Amino acid sequence: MKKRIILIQPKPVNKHLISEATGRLYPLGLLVIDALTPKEEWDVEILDEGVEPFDVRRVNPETLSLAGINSWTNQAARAYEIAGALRQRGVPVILGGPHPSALPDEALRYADSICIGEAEGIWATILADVKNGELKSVYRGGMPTLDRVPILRNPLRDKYPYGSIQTARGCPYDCSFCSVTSTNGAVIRYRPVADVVEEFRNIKQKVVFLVDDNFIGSGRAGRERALELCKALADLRRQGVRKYWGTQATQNLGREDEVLDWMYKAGCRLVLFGLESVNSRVIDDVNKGINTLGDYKMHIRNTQRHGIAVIASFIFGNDADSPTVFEDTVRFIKDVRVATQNLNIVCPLPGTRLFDEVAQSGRLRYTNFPADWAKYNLHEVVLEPRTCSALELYKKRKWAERQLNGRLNLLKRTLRTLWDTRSVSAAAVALGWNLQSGSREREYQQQIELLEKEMRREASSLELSRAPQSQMADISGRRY
Ligand code: B12
Ligand code: SF4
Repeated sequence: MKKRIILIQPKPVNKHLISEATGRLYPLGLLVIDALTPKEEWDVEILDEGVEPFDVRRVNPETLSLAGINSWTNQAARAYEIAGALRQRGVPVILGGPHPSALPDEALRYADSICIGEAEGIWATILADVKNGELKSVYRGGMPTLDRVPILRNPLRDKYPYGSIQTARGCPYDCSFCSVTSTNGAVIRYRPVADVVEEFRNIKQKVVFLVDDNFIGSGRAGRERALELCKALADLRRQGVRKYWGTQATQNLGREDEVLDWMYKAGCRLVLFGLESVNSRVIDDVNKGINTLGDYKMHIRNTQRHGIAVIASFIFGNDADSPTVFEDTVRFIKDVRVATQNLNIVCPLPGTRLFDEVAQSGRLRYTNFPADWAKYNLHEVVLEPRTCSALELYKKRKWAERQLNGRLNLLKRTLRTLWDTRSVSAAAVALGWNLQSGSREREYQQQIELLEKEMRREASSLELSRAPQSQMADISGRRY
């Protein structure tokens, strides 16, 4: 009889809207593991909490040989909760993904087994061990060559409005706040172009997110690879596979006319540039030397001229932020006329240099782990900022979003994107992205109330510590 496996993508406990986007894209990591599993021997069920909640009562432990759970940091508490419920019913649990890979000791406290790194090179061993009843506590997947990534057949197509595909892993730039270099390596590994083309053909959705972290890669090799891939995808388009896609890249892509030209021909209509800051001290401080501030505007405009809309992504709350960072960023965004922006709050994720620095200097605001990992989502203020209070940071970020969002702005920006790119499809894809981001008004208010409550608590404990000795005795009920 076949053995059964369930693969689970947990949903973070808090309700930040970006998390809702999770349910719009399928969990690629779990699809890869599913495709690596021989179906003659195993039945696999994928459960994505972004789409439907997990209910442990629905699980029949007798027929289940293993539960595999993917976890990012902000999902860790939920991942551990699910793991606990399953283990109580006697189901062996293995955890994998970015968070267990960064903090294996913590993850191992909540599971029977963990996988550090990528699954392609180790999954067959894990399955063999499960069959023999010899599941080990730690597996190391490492960073295999990407010809081992299976070609997905898009089995979950009906549940998701957008498709997604990964064509490369790794990044050499090692920015201090980013976990990609430590998780996926400093050397970029590429999937064979033929595999990417076949998987792209299999995707049924019309709009696809190409999830690579930096589409232009680095140096000449990166440029040549981007060209080769785009030419192959343009060829596919000529054969009638007409999809639109978006991706992420460093802003130097904006000077690569030939690559941009082929990206457009291949169906690319949206690119997210990680600009991070309009302040050069911040760029130096976070080690993102590839970002040449003086070229931002030119690179954005050039990308738009090639028919591709631009999303600009920024981080607020950096140690080197200037006092006017919010006003400067809003002015810059209005000036360069990007289709939309991500205004993130700096977040030390485990496995990054930023995390180590902030933790060592005692500036983490929430350390009740694993519950507090849910706050590590780039929306909440989890470190003590150096340049202002946590509350100020949050309020000013809200102010910046207000200056840029709203229905009228949305209309204006869609028309401008149409004008700047001369592409109806680019304007439509950008509008889709904007609509999905929605308004975070309620969530902002909750967060502000929470921060204000914290400040009041801090102020009263400060009062207490300043209170005369006799008063201290009264309050604590003890004599000093
Ligand atoms: C696409 C994406 C999204 C999509 C999610 C779509 C979806 N449903 O999956 C969206 C836009 C919604 C999103 C949102 C966020 N994201 Co995101 N996202 C990505 C991105 C670019 C690609 C993910 C992906 O598909 N990878 C491809 C698959 C094949 O790789 P994988 O999932 O890592 O799986 C492999 C291994 O990890 C391992 N593995 C994974 N699970 C398991 C389980 C088992 C049992 C085993 C054995 C192995 C194993 O094997 C797999 C195959 O090799 C990654 C960056 C990256 N390079 O991965 C960031 C990334 C995952 N995101 C990140 C973050 C921080 C977020 C947000 C918090 C940020 C924000 N506020 O916008 C939110 C959180 C949303 C949420 N729901 O929790 C971080 C997470 C880091 C961390 N330590 O947690 C990453 C790594 C980016 C980064 N630079 O740091 N994201
Ligand atoms: S360039 Fe982008 S993907 Fe690469 S390390 Fe920096 S932030 Fe991460």
